[in-house]
Amino acid sequence: MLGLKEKLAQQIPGLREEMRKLQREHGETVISQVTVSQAFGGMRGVRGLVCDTSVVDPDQGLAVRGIPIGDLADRLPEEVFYLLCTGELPDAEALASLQTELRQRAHVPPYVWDMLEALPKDSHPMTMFSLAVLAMERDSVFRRRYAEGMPKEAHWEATLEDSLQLLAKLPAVAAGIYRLRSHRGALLPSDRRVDWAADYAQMLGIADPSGEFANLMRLYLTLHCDHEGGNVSAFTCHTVGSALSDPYYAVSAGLNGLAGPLHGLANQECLHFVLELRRKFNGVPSDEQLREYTWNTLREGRVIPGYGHAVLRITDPRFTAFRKFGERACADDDFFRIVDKIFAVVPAVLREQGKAKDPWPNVDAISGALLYHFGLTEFDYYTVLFGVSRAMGLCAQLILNRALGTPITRPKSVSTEWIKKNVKGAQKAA
Ligand code: CMX
Repeated sequence: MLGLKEKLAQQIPGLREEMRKLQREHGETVISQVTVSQAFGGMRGVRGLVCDTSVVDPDQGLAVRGIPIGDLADRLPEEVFYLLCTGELPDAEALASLQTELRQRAHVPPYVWDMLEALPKDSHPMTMFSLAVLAMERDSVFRRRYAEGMPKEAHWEATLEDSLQLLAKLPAVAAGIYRLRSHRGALLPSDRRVDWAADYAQMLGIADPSGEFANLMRLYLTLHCDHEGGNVSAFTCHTVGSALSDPYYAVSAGLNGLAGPLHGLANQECLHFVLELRRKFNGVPSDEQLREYTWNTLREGRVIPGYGHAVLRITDPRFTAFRKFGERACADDDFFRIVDKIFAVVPAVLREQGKAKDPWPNVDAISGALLYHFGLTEFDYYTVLFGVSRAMGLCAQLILNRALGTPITRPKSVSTEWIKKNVKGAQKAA
């Protein structure tokens, strides 16, 4: 099977032709309309963006290139990156070639460490992570080649090169931030013999005698890889990339969105909830205790973290994959048992309350508890892990956008005055 670059080179002419044909034959076909509520309400449900790497179906959850995410749980993140980019899983040869490409680019330039060490000691790990990505922009191949007059047809190749450089370095950068922030001692060197996720796991320096922490990292990095195109980090990355800002600029911008409490930071809240339950009930609460606690939380006007979703209407298959892992690796752990108990009790309470459209758990309901079990107890750091994984989806989307020559993002905004006038006009016409 072809290596990633060769495979993309083979596919891209066909993709370009397909897009041109669709626009030629159906360019004026309407696929969405926008209501006033949507214009004021974060464009929810407006179809105005194309993303081929993955799709989130409300009743089935995330599918990467048509493959349900649950079916990818045993795959390595590198395999998933190849899949995100090309629509096919690599065979052993193509996987080995991608892993070699990553290992060759894994060295982190020393100025990154100088910069990170110079930051105030209470800088948030996500700030450090995004800054590290941005700092490495000085080495962008895309920016250099663009300045040299690179033709548009070659934009994807330079984007791929920057993406590989970036993804190759992220585990060491992210692990280094963990070591610096949590005072775990000196940075640990990369082990070029192991896969991307296992190398990240060992550079974090978490004791892992059973090898299950490395397995958790493989699973974590696979499950968080992408979530179609309209979420905050993906859309931000897409927009910045559409100005032909290179992947360092675009991914750093996407990570800044991921750092928000309504996006990537939610997993921290879920773990707080679990820890609070354990403290209050001195272990795993009974069904009745948990039911009452849940009702009290709702009566206080607070949400049950990890439950509900803007798009999904089922138990998030990523939750299911993590739960399966927990059942095998740490079934007797208090945190895991509390997560499981919440799953048994909370959906019925949320249904009874009748507000949440989706009473089922999302991925954040469990991921933090598993990390905590293995000794990764620094909540602030969790979004960095998410970012390492999501960078795969961001990069894959950038590569495809540059391959298709997707133009600069520029939706039309209107003023409130304009809406008022046009609503009146529409009422009169009706
Ligand atoms: N607990 C209590 N109430 C909830 C709830 C929950 N877990 N989920 C939704 N609701 C409430 C909403 O607050 C809203 O109440 P109001 O009408 O009083 O404002 C009502 O139910 C309807 O909300 P919705 O349409 O079902 O959900 P939204 O699309 O507005 O919001 C989400 C989705 C995820 C923000 C929301 O379910 C929530 O706050 N969940 C808890 C936090 C969480 O787990 N976040 C992680 C999201 C993961 C991700 O997006 O990747």
